[in-house]
Formats: sequence, structure tokens, C-alpha cells
Amino acid sequence: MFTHAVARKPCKNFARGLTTTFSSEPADYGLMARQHEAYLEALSAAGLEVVVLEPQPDYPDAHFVEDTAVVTPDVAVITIPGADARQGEEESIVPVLTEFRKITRIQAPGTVDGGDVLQVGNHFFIGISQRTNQEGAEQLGRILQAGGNTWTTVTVGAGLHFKSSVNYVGKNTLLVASNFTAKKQLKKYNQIVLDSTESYAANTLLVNQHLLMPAGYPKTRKQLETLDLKIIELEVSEVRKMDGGLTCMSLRF
Ligand code: CIR
Repeated sequence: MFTHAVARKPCKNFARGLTTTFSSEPADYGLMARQHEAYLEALSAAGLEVVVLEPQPDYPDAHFVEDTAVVTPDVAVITIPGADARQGEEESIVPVLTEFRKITRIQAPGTVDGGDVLQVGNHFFIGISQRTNQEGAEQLGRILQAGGNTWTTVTVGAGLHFKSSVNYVGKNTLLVASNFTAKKQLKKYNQIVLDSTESYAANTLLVNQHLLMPAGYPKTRKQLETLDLKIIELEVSEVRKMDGGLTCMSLRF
């Protein structure tokens, strides 16, 4: 059960953030601000007290706060984000999380993006990706293990982060993009496999019996309806243009 979330409002120049997604329409700030507002409302509806931080114009991706920390019941691990342009975002998260958890930090040359870290009970999957390196994963793994957790690494061969393709939806079940189903680390879980035309919907967020999913993925919605959770669909067109999704825009704990 989560009680809190930390999020950050997007800045006016958020469209200058990193992206690999082709879009003929540039990302629009007014629309992004409305989509973010609806996201914060959904977190509140799921029972979370949301701490909302001010925008950081020097870091146009800074509203993707998930990448700056991994928060467990006993510790907050401050990351070193894997993209040079995002290194430094994590500093402004430290004072906020200090109010809730003991702080520990990933050390260089380790890099970790929180988007690569998926918690399933007391097990943590750590994706090795363009952003999270082996050194960072091992440092994080050791910290998690000291807290009584287990961990495994998974190679992220496609997509930005591990959680771009795999998320936990409760009841021992993972929501998995079709190109990740064969991963041996995922075998002992039930899997809901996404239709290949709806892979983006893998980035669905479970919060206290509420499932926040991107709007416009009817096949996935039908699959998720079997889980008996309250489904909230959210518009994320502008988030997606910047390679982001629903998990990225908050830290939950
Ligand atoms: C980036 O490339 O870092 C941002 N434009 C998107 C980060 C999305 N974060 C996430 O999936 N956890």
C-alpha cells in the first residue's frame, strides 16, 4: 500500500527534453500541463498524498522524477541518471526524500534510471539499458539486498527502459510487451502479453488497487479488466512524444 507520491510540474520548455520518438507535431506545453494535472488527480484518487515540486527549466526532463531515485520501505537510493543531460536532476530530489527515508546514493561510474527498476513484492528487476549500466545495477542490488530484498538484472534490448515494456499489475502478474515474454527471469510470473500494436500500454501503473493506463488501447483495456482493479485511463500524447509514460512522472512509496 503506497501513501505518498512525489511529482514535478513540467517546465514550459519540456519539449527540449530527450526524445527518440518521431512526431510530426511538436509537443505542446498547454496540453502537457493539462495531462500532468489529470495525472496528479489520478494519484490522489488512488489515495496518495502527492508532493508536487516546482518545474526545473534547466532540466527539461525533470518532471520524469522516477528516474532520479528508487524508494523502498526503508531506504531512498538516489540515482545517477544515465543520460548526461539529466545528471544533476537528482540533487533536488534529495531534500524531499530526506523527509521520508534514509538516503543512500549510487556512486560513479554507476548509472541507474529508476525507469529500469521494477519492484514485485520484495523482488527487484533491474534493467540493463542505455541508461542503467552493470556497475549501477550491482550497487543498487547490493543496497536492496542489505534491506532483505532479492534482485535480478534483465537486458533491455528494446525501448528506453525496462518499465517501457514490463510492469507489475498485481496478483503475481506482469504486463509484458510481446518482445519481452521469452525472458527467463519473467517466467515464474503470470503474464498478460500485449498485442504488438499496443506495446506502449505496457507502461501502466498500479497504485493501491487502481490501475492508471494510457488512453486509447482498447485491447489492453479488455485484458486488464479481468484483474478486478479500478482502471483510470489518462491522455498522455505529449508525455509519449518525449519518450515518457505514466510510471515516469512520479515516485510512489
Ligand atoms: C528521457 O529520455 O530521459 C526522457 N525524455 C524520458 C524519460 C522517461 N522516464 C521513464 O520512463 N522512467
